[in-house]
Amino acid sequence: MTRRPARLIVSLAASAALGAAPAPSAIHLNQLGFLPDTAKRAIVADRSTQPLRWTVRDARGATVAAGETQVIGDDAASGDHVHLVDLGRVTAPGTYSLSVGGRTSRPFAVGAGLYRPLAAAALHYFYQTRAGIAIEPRYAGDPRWARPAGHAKEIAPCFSGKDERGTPWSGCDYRLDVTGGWYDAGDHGKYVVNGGIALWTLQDLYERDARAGRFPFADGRGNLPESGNGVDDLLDEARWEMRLLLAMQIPDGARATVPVGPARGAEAPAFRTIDAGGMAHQKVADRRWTALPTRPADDREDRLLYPPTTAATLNLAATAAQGARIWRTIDPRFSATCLAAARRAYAAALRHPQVFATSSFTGSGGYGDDDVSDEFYWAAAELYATTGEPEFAAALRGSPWHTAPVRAPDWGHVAALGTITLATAAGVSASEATPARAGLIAAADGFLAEEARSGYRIPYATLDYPWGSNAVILNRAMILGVAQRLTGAARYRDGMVDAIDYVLGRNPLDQSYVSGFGARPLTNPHHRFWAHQLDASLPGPPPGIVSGGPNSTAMADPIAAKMKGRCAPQRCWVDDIRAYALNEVAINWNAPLLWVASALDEPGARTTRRRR
Ligand code: 9MR
Ligand code: 9MR
Repeated sequence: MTRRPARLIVSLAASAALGAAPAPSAIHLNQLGFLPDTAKRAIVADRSTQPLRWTVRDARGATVAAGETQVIGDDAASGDHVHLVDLGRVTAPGTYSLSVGGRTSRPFAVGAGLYRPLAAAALHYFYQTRAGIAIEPRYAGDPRWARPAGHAKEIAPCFSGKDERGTPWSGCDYRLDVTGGWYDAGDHGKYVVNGGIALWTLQDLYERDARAGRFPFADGRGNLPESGNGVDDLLDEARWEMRLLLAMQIPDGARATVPVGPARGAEAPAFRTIDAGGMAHQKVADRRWTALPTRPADDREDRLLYPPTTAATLNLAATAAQGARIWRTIDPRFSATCLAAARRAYAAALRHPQVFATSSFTGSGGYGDDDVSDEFYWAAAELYATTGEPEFAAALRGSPWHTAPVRAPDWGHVAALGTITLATAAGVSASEATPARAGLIAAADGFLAEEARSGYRIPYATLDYPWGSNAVILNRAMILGVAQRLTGAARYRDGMVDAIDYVLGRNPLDQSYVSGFGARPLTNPHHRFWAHQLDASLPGPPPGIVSGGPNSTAMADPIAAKMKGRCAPQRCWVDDIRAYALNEVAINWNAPLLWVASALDEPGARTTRRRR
């Protein structure tokens, strides 16, 4: 039992590695297949303006369902003229194929438990992206993903000297031991902003499952070095990052000279020397960009702490407060450490509410955000859910986010994380939980309404695909999953399926954006170690990792730049390691993949009763 998920991972990955991917099909559906009891839809790109006959055959060739397509028509997001096939009647487990308009699909599966291997692999990504520890063959899923520890003893000083704009920074008189945590993405930066949302999502998944008495990643199932320590493997993985965020907190009494207030155009605001104790550094990262490929252990750049920010401080406050309630009975000492850090961080953010990232350093990403009202709300919500103290309730109620419409979260928009906590955490008063639930359900209804305006029938009807669009869709799916839990209504689960169907192949490129899963999986992400495309001695990605996906709005890399203005939004993507604006992988993107895959693996979720 213990090693079962790992073996599954290996066999799936091996099958993906056999030979080249098949040519794209015009029949687009989830390449993993379908659960027996949810919506099952295929999209066919076909110019016909008349409905087309379709047939589904089982493995022996017998027709099990037939009908006519629904003509959706021209779709600007894909550039396709599309038809919808509703396969909802096919519920018996098995292998099928769909024929429509003279074409036949690749075989697809209907079965329960389809999402279990994906959820296990999506969690395992976080192990694979760990810093400060060797990735060992016995845990890696396959020896080719093993590697020596990267940044094994990371005791970093603060950046000092001039940044890219020539602005001088004075540094600090301490070093912090920030060994560990997760690398963010294809780069080796470790960012508190972004680490925060990823960590929150893992911790939230644990809380969600624990409330249902479900422990899919119970100790031993995650194939981690910590497996066997008596702690749930999902929590072991989360703690790996929690410890980094705790380590990024500035010691009491330390001072920092930082810009205070919003930027004035391109210019940084005036610098002031502040009492920075309790704040968190924005990131620890390389002084200069390293080349691709670079194995983590081969990075020779200076590793530096970059200036503290209010946003990073609140990411720490929120996730440590959330962690404190999760660990309360499992590891009371760690829980107390988390809570003390959260309180200290929140107090520091209140003292210094306007210290923003300048995004003026090379060598790592910016994650700059000048509006931290949502981070304040999120932190207050977590602290309130954990302590019930009136100060935090008052802060919540005074926030514009308390009554604002819920939008799906991303690293720079975190209010929904607080709202989900208020809606679902045990012990939150009804006066807070009830409106939070209503807000999330309204947001979920809005996402479902967008499906009718989307040619591929996904809960996202934009024509402006942002950097990391797949995660936008998966975070919307997470809100749909929350709504499904709150109401028991099947339509929200079906909406989650529509979202993940898109990510796993129901898209104009006929692409599974996830490595190791589906007939046409992601193979060449922008990554410094999984860089097989550049160096045949390096591996491709382990399974279960999602590409950022189509990006029609910030086509910053050289490959994307050439496609600019020439692709329909959902087609602005290519499976190329050089395309960092389109095809990077990242912790904040894999986290909702994990959350959604795990939620779809819940047995009997359709009949979940309304929670009170
Ligand atoms: O490799 C970097 C990737 O991880 C980041 O997401 C991206 C955006 O910040 O930047 C990439 O690095 C490129 C840098 O921005 C510009 N010079 C080339 C770098 C390597 O492709
Ligand atoms: O996800 C980030 C995206 O929203 C930004 O538009 C983009 C450019 O600033 O940066 C993305 O984050 C990258 C980070 O800066 C560095 N590590 C890789 C992240 C994913 O590409």
